[in-house]
Amino acid sequence: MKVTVLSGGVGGARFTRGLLSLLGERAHVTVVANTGDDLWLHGVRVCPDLDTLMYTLGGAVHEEQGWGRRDETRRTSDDLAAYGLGWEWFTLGDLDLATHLARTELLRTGLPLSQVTARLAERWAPRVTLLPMTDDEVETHVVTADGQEIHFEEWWVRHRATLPAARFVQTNLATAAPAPGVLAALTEADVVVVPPSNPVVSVGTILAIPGVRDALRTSSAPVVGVSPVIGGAPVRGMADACLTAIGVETSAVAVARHYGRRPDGVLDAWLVDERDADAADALRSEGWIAGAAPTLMTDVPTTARIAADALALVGALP
Ligand code: FO1
Repeated sequence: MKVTVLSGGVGGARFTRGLLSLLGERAHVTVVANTGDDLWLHGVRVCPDLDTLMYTLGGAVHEEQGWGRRDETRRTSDDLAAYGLGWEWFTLGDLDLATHLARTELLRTGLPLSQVTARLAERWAPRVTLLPMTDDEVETHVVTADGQEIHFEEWWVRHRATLPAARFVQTNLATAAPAPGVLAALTEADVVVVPPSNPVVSVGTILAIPGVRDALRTSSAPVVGVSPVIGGAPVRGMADACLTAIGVETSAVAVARHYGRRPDGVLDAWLVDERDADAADALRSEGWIAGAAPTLMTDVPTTARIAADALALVGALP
């Protein structure tokens, strides 16, 4: 059985960890990861969502943060600050730097990001096929209400998403191509899962890559999503700031409608938290496959059950 997951960082990584725990050897999981958060910093290429996926699936993530390495130190970052270089509000830990140095070294040999990622992921997640959404440098920038354009990470980390965002733009999008294997991962899967990642800047960015949305809309695989919003609030992060910026209400039903139901949209089914059972009722009355169950990913076994509930919704539970 082949399962494909579209993933951002923390939420998608935790969901995928639970999915792997559920499926074991019964399925092969391919993760198509957002790379719109990527940036050049201190001359190295940082890929936050790929790194969170690798560290989480490899058991090395700083669990409370959801990003970066466990047992991390920041001696190099602190000393870089002494030169007045870089972003003192964006910490590149010493162990994390090894990943960025390895990635940058491999990129400089001419390898595309997808091959570099496959090489790095051998260390952390050998059971998963980890694909960047594209090999091209597509970055999410935020155009703020007062007209500045800043990198998403500056908006997200420095400003904690408090600067009103007029819109999100992805650089180089028009000329970007899905990375090798991405479209096949969508069209040849037995099931595609949209986990509770940020629907705007994570999943939305993946869907914006030319060809991806159409591959999903026309795939023979059922597509099931898990709501990132519980009881009118995002589970973590500041997805509400992103949803507000694009005029979408922060609710389980609004996010489903934002993704849309196939063939116009990209989903067939939507799993909401039991607290939003009314949202499932509303969607079912519109023809959706919708279910309500506990969806707070508190630990791996709980997340495995959430993944089981999502797959069961489209009859894809092995
Ligand atoms: N998030 C923070 O809130 N503060 C940081 O200093 C920070 C540094 C950082 C370094 C590398 C990396 O891969 C991720 C990092 N993040 C940090 C998390 C990052 O903002 C998120 O992983 C995603 O980009 C947003 O979902």
